[in-house]
Amino acid sequence: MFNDTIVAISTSTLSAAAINVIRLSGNSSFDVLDKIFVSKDNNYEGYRIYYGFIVDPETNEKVDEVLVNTFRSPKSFTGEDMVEINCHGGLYVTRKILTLCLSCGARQALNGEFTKRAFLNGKIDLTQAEAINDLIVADNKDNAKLAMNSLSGSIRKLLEPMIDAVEQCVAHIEVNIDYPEYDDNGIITAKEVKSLVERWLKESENILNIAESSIVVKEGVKTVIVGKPNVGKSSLLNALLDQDKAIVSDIAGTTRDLVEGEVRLNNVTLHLIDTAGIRETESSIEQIGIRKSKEALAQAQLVIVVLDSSDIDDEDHQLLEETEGYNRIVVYNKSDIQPTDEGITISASNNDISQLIDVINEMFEENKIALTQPALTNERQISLMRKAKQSMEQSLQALNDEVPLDLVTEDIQNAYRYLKEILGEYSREDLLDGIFSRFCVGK
Ligand SMILES: Nc1nc2c(ncn2[C@@H]2O[C@H](COP(=O)(O)OP(=O)(O)OP(=O)(O)O)[C@@H](O)[C@H]2O)c(=O)[nH]1
Ligand SMILES: [Mg+2]
Repeated sequence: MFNDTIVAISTSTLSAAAINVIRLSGNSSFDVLDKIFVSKDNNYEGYRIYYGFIVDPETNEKVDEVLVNTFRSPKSFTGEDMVEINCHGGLYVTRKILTLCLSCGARQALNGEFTKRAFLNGKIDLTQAEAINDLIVADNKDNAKLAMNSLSGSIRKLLEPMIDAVEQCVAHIEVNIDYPEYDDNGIITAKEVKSLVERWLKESENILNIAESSIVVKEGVKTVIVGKPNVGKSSLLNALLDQDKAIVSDIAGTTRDLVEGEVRLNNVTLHLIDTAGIRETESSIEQIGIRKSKEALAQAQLVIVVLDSSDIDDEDHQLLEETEGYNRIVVYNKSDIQPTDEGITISASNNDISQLIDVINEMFEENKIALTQPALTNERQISLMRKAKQSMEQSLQALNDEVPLDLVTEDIQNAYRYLKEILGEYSREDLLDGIFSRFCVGK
């Protein structure tokens, strides 16, 4: 528990709204409230709503008519005494109430400090804390679902059986070593440990595979549109975005800068980048554009190679060769001029791109698995899971090399530590600051 009481406006302060919420958490929440709130009943219990007025204690002037929600420790979001003042949503009134709370003993909360307290007071684990922020920033159904799954504790449920098993295994080995005479549990053999480690390795692999899908669902896919000049790349970008974003013209070399946009398809979000047509050219500006195209290509997670089906030549073949190693879709554009049965045909300038959209949706369909199963949802969690897996691999190697069990446990203990760290049990203070500083104030 913390000694100071924090306060923040939890709703948006960008513009006036119907209602705003000012939130207090800490030992003196109710003392602060008492100084500025006049109500028929000031015997505040938890889980109640009190009607009354915020009054400036210096001037005795009424500031607003409000409803106050009360929560008593430990039954609150943060685990501390909490008060939520629902005031009218004018910016002046809201800020005035905040100021009154500050002058009556509360301190302005830092970003994410309410959630950090909830975590440090043991109300939620670190994956749930991260999920709160994910839910706040989620801008589509899938992201919200992913966040909601983690918020309801799915990652703990996913990891806990393995954490328990790893812990038991380590304990068993240690009891055998420290108290060889104490054999109620029997002696665990290297062979038994090996089969356990092999099972955890399989589970870890599975967890990491699903995590990759969840990252695709959450972050989207960096998609680069390439092709020689004039094939219709910018027309395709515009058709995908359903917006006139990039300049289209019949002059080869129209696009020089990268043009970006984002589109949400059924199964995936694409971060699209339209590039300068790749060709040999004397123009120094166009050369810069082409260099940018190639840089974008190098970072692409998906490449759409556009061909003009009425004009395919060596330049196209060269680009097809260059992009062979990529996760790539080749489309034949201008199918209205030159119909072809080959490959994926589109007519970008006529907004006829359904074949391409179907292929992309199919390509990412299995990523939806992350929405129906518990999944790790960010790089922090995934990199710890990878480290846990690495430690398991090292312990398996040691077992294969017939290293004695008392040494093998070191690797297994490392795996245990990494798994626990995903849930924030073992975390360091600076790591926490990094995570919570990305939150908004009042959360
Ligand atoms: N008939 C037909 N014309 C198209 C189609 N798509 C694009 N075009 C035309 O092809 C020309 C080039 O289109 P852009 O979209 O600017 O091509 P680009 O690949 O971005 O060209 P650069 O930026 O110069 O590399 C324009 O005149 C478009 O109207 C199509 O599906 N059918
Ligand atoms: Mg273009």
